[in-house]
Amino acid sequence: MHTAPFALFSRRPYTPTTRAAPLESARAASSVRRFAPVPTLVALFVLAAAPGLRAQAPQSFVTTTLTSYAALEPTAVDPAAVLRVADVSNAAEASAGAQGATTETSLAKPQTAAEKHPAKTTKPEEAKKRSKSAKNTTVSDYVERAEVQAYLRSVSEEKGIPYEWLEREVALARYSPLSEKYTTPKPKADKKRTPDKNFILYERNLVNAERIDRGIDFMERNLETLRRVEKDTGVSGYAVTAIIGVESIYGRNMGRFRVLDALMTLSFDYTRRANYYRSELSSFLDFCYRQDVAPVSMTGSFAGALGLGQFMPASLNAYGRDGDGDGKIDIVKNEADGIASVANFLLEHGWPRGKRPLYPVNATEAIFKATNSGGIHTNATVASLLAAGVTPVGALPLAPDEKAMLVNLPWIAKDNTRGVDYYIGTDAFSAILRYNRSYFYAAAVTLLAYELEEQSKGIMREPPAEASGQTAAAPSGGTVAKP
Ligand SMILES: [Ca+2]
Repeated sequence: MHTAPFALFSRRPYTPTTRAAPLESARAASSVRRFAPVPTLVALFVLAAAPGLRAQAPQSFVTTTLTSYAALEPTAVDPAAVLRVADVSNAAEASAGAQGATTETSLAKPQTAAEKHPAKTTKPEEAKKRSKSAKNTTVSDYVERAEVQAYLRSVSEEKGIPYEWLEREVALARYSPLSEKYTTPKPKADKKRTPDKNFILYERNLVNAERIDRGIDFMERNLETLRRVEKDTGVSGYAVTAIIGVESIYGRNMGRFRVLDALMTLSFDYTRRANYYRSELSSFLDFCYRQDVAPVSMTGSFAGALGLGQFMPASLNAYGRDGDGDGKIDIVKNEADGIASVANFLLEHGWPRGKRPLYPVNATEAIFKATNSGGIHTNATVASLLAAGVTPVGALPLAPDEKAMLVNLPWIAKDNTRGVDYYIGTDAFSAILRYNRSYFYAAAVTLLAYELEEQSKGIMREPPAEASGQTAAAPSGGTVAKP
């Protein structure tokens, strides 16, 4: 029998997934529609269905609707996703796709000085004009612009790439109004309208029957690779699969923007974080040159995140790996490369071999504060947390000197009862936080990994070498401790 492994599950038991269940119903079950109040959704779908109406609706109405939606579903799924679908189906742009870009991962999110002190050089009217003309032209004038030429010369020098190659490839870039639009920050949510953070809502979106089912399919078809990579790196194959599931739904949702267009636009027509995007653009051009692929052929999110793990180009350059040994790193079409790259990212960020990310504990807000918790690094040890009053829930198979952090996940149940679940996070949890700094994100990845392990009945385990009547060895690098 499936016993609840820890508090989260006993409070909100998952309906066991029937593998044969139609995905449509799984999707419906996981849909935000069940949880968002009707008026907000009606407003949202009206806006989505009628862009003409939206153009005329008071901006405050649009903003309020999006803000309410965002507050209800504070997830990696962008609240404007529904509107994007409508935008794209109505836009004359052939190149941009809307269904991607639901997870602009934290790889794209370091707070830069440029973000705090935005340089303002593009006027909205200019952008609008450009946007209009972009509908009718297929090639932009980027390479005719002096600042672009200067930039390409510096990239050529810095990366050792022939200028002619850069100029020829970049000449194919087009301005992407949607990249600019979706990257522009939305107005700050009204405090009064923003409910408290709720892990239950967040997690429901990311850990659901569809992602579990598709994840098991993904593991089945990549089992050999996952086992090999787990053996090599010590990073849990369930966790790698879970990240790919959260980031791109196992490759279904990698974004359909031309990365070249997105990064050129964000580097030269959107100056809020130009330095950051120009740096990503040079990594991207470097990657394409070294890997011998045409930059214009690469698709990704509106912010330029690529492939199964939605890596930004700098991360792709730093952590990308060739998982199938064909000499190329293709994290878009090649699942082995995607797996090896995500595992390598976690390894390079300190995933300790065979460790699980989270162990349930009892704690309080006072303890959380007293231990200076809340960061993304393991700032304590198991012993120091226990000394501060943290008590394990069930077994805590960690050495006292093991590096650790206290993790809090606030939740609000349907009956409005509130609480906070606490966990001891290991360096494995911290490694996931390097992907995205949110505890909710990393905990949802951990829970999805746990469900993948449970519901696949430990598919990562090697089959017993001999029919000795013994069951297979213990899980080799699972995710959430079972008390
Ligand atoms: Ca490869």
